Amino acid sequence: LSIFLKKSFLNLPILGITLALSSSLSLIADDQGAFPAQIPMEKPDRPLSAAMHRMYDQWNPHEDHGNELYSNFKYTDLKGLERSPNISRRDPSKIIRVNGKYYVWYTHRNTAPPVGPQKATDTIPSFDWDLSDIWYATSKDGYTWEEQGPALKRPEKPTYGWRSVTTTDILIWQGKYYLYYQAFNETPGLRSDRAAVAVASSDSPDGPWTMHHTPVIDFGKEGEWDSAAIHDPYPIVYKDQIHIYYKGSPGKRKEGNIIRAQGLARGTNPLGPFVKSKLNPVINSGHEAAVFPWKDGVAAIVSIDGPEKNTIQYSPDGENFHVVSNIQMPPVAPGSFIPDAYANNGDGRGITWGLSHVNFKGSGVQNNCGLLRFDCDLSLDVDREIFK
Ligand code: AAL
Repeated sequence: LSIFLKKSFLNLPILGITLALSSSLSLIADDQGAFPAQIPMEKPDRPLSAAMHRMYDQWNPHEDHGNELYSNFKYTDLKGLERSPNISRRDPSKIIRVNGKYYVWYTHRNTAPPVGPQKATDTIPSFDWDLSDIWYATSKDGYTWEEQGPALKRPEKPTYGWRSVTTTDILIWQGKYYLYYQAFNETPGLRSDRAAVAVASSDSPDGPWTMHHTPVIDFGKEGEWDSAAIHDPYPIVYKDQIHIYYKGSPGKRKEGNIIRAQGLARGTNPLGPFVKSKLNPVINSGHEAAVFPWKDGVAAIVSIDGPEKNTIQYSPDGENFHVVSNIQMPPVAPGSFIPDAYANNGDGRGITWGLSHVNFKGSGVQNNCGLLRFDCDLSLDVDREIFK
C-alpha cells in the first residue's frame, strides 16, 4: 500500500510538472533489495517471480509492438457467396491471382442437413463435409465473388474419393495447376474422419481438371500418429521443393495419445511421391494447416486446438517451429492470398488477407459453414497499425 501511495503521489502533476519516478523508487526497498525503477528489457540479476522469469526466458519483453508476426484480424461478409439454408461452403483454399482475377476453391455441399454417421445414407450426410464436391469462385476485389460451380466432383463409387471430396488447396508448379484434396471412401465419422490426400491437375485455373484417383499423401502405418487422417493439405514451394503441410490424426484417442498435430511431406513431382518429414509432426497444435513463406523461413497461423492454439509460429527451416506471438480470434481454416507462395526465393513477404470459414451456429460438425474475408497485418510490405 505504501508503495502504491508513494507512486500515486509522485505521479501527480504539481504545477504542471510531473515528478520523475526513477530515482525516488530506487529508495524504496523490501527485504529482497531495491524495487526496479523500470522493468528492464534485459533479464536483471536479482530475484524474480515466475512470471518475470518467463517474460525473459520464454517470451519477448518487447511485447508485440513491432513484432512483425503479430496481428489482429478483421472479418467482412462476402458478396456473392451468401449463405443459404442447405448450402455449406467451408475450408477455402489459399487464394491465387491469375490474369487480374482472384480464385478460391472450397468444399461445397447442397444436401439435406447432416445427421451424424449412424443415420447418414447415400444422400444424407453425416457431417458438414460429407457428400461434398469442390467448387470455385472468382473475384476482382476479394470482396465480391462469383461462384463458378464445381471444379472437382466426387467420382462414382468405388473410385477413390467417391464418398466426398473436400478441403482442397492449390499449387502452381511449372505453369500447371494442382488441387490437393481430402478423399473420403467412407462416411466421415463412421470409424473416424478418415480421408487421405489425392490430387487433380489442370493447365488452367478454370479447369478442366484431371483427377488422379489415388492417394499422394497416404495414411501412416497402423499405430502411427497420422494413421487415420491426412487432412488440410497446404502446399507452398520452399527450398526448391513442394512442401505440403497437413493435419494428421490416428483417429480415436487410444492410450492418452495426442489426437491431432501437423506434419510435412515434401517432393519435387506434384503428382508424388511425397516423403514425410522424419521430424513429423512439425507443429504440435492447430487444426487446419495455414502456412506462408516468411523471410527465408516459414510462418504458420495455428488456431483452434492444442496447447499452442491461437499463436503465430515461425520456422527458419520449415520444420522447426517456435511460437512468436499469441493472437486473438484467428481465422478458422484460413486460405490466404499469398503472392509469393510458390516464389521459392527465400524472401517471403507475408499476407494481408484471405478467406476463412465460420460456423454460423457456433460449433458443430452438423451445421453449415460459410465463408468470410479476413484482413490482417502479417506483411513486411504493408504496415497497417490498426491491426496491431
Ligand atoms: C475441417 C478440416 C477437414 C476435416 C473437416 C473437413 O475444417 O480439418 O476438412 O475433415 O473439418
